[in-house]
Amino acid sequence: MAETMKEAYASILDEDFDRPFQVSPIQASTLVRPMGRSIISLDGAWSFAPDVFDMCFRKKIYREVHTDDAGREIPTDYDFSGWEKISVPSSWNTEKPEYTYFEGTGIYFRTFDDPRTKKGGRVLLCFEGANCECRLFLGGKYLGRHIGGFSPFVIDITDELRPTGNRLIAAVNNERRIGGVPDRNFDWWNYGGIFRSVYLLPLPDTYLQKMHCQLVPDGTFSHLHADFALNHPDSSLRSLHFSIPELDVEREVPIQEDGTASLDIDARPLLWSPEHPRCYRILARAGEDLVSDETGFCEIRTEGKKILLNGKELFLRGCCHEESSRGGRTLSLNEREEMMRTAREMGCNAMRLAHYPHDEETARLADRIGMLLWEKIPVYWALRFDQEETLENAENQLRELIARDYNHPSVILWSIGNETPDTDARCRFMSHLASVCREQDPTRLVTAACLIDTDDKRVKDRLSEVVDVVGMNEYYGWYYRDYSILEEILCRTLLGLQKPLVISETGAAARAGAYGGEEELFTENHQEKVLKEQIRIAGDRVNGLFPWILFDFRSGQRLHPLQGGYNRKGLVAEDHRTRKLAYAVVQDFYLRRAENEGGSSYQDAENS
Ligand code: GCB
Repeated sequence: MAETMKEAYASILDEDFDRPFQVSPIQASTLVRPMGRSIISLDGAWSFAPDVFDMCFRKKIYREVHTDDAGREIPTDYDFSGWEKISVPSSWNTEKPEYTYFEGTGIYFRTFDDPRTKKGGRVLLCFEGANCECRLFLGGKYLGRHIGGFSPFVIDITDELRPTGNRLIAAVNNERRIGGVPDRNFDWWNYGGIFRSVYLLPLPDTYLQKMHCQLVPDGTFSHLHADFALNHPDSSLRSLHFSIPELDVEREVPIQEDGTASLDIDARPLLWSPEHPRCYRILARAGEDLVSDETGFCEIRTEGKKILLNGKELFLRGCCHEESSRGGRTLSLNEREEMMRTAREMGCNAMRLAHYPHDEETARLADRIGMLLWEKIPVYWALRFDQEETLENAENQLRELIARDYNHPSVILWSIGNETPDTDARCRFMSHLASVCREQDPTRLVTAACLIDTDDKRVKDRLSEVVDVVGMNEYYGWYYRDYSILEEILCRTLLGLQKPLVISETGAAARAGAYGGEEELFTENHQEKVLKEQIRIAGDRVNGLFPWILFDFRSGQRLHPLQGGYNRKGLVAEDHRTRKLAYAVVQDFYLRRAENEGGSSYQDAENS
């Protein structure tokens, strides 16, 4: 029997077929951001097929063998070029009614040419987000895999490139798995596929992998620190050139033997804040590589029970998921802007970006309009906190997020977890993540949504000792029908806590247009009452109050007819337009808080 036929037969009996593909995942340490360089977009129409029987891995169809050993044409079960087309980026669930509930592997295929116009240099293949595991093949060869549905990754494909017609396959799997991050149980829609942009990044042989610059949080507002890292350092390159033209900063920075460089600068930039979102362009040149980025300088720190932004006390207001009313987890810039506008009109100065990294475009927008961000990784509910692999996965997602968003002044908080059970294994897990945050970025605060002990009536969670700002999700008035307990919980928690406390979630579900008595579940009137009570009891005692949530969002957990597959705790319906009664309640509270603090309106920020 010919070799190819033998292999085909063997594959149908081989239940260990996946093992060779379970290589160590792509690491955050390899991440490179475009930083103003030219990219070649691979967005657009890709061939696509759901692969529920794992043909890509079992039958190795990525090798594209079309002839036998004697050169005769053999039948195959695929035809990449002839497959249906799907848009990249998109969430496959919204592309075809049949894919609404699809959880499994989708195979994507396209071709591209080597973008280099002269000899030398490197080419990286970059993904901004593919949920959740993405395995890549180029020209019949397995390149590697990435795990983590919401953060970017790159792979150097230089050595595999042909001048034209490179055949790229991405097998993306969104199955919910025990041991994953998140695990299999979560309250949002499990959108699958390549839902953010894909592009090629051509680079010189030696290139800047990192350029991070921030204000040193020492209370003086007059020191900046910058860190750089070069990849494939060239020993003849002794220094790099760094500048911030608007601050008249120009420096030649010596490069260390390991390719890193760092710089301390005395400068007095105008500080970035929601009222004055002032950004600066930073530039670096290392040999042939020229990079630039937008950043801003602000100081976020805590002092006792206060959160201080640029030395001024801060009260946090706002929260959302990343979901379009049409396109699943793929949002247009217009939709992102509309989301921010709705939030700002409600008086938000912050967005808790639930419950995973949102696209970097959100951070860029937030920098521009002056919206503070609470950024998260999907460490949510019960993970396998005792598994090394789960920790490595969470840590890698955290490192990818920090590396991506470090220069965004809007980011003030890294959140390492949401409502995770207080076990020894989880405490070790979270302590490790907190130390990674602090080591990677000593300029931001660390937070998490901690648990309330309902018997002891207070936040009694060892995680609260680890974080800088304690988040508390509570649904008194909704899941717990009695508000009076909240009063006691706040008193007891605040008494023992020597750091800031934020209500990171609270609210009630309401179907837009459903009216009734104040105690009638799922009505706008009930949601309005719950939020009024929450604000009355807690509003002026904590450092922030985030109603859950800005917009209704899809969730496979919400099976009540009045929910209809949506978590209905939005202050605005899933069309992102219809405002419920509670919107005005929160708006009233937020604008009052902003006024008391001498904060300004959206327009001020936009005009500045
Ligand atoms: C929570 C979770 C959030 C849920 C919310 C709810 O505590 O953090 O993801 O969607 O409750 O609506 O129950």
